[in-house]
Amino acid sequence: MNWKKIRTVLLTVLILCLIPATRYNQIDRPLLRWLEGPNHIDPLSLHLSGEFVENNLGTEQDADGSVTVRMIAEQYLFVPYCVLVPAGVPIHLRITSADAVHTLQFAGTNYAVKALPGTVTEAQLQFADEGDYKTACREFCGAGHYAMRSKLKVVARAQFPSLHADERGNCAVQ
Ligand SMILES: [Cu+2]
Repeated sequence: MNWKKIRTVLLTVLILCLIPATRYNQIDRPLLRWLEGPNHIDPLSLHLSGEFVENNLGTEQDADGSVTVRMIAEQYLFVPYCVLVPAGVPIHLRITSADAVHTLQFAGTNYAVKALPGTVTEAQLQFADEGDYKTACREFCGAGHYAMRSKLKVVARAQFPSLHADERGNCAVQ
């Protein structure tokens, strides 16, 4: 095969690759979802359907004794405002953003979790001691950034299962 033929083949392959690239929005949804990966989420419909609807936010007890916490970061608050978790238990945090980039930082710890629009960030946390931890946004996200504060309440492991589901959803109601 001479150089001219190789060039023709390469050009054809390149053009065939360029066609779908220019038709990005016409690629069918399942393929698009596969390309975006399992952690993709539409930031515009968080409140309408899927994992981050309102009654799914907060702390959920898992079968193995650990807990899952789901949160949304948005200008300029974290939802729920107050998160309740048991001490000494693995916490699977799942957080996403409805708008800008935010970072949820737990005061007095090394934990800082970035929340990005369009993707779910997963983080594994654990708190040995009971008490209240102040949480704040550590990523400048706009005019109200400095008021973007919330809290995490760590209760005794034995006390946690007895608490009402509302409190696990948002302990600010107490
Ligand atoms: Cu923020």
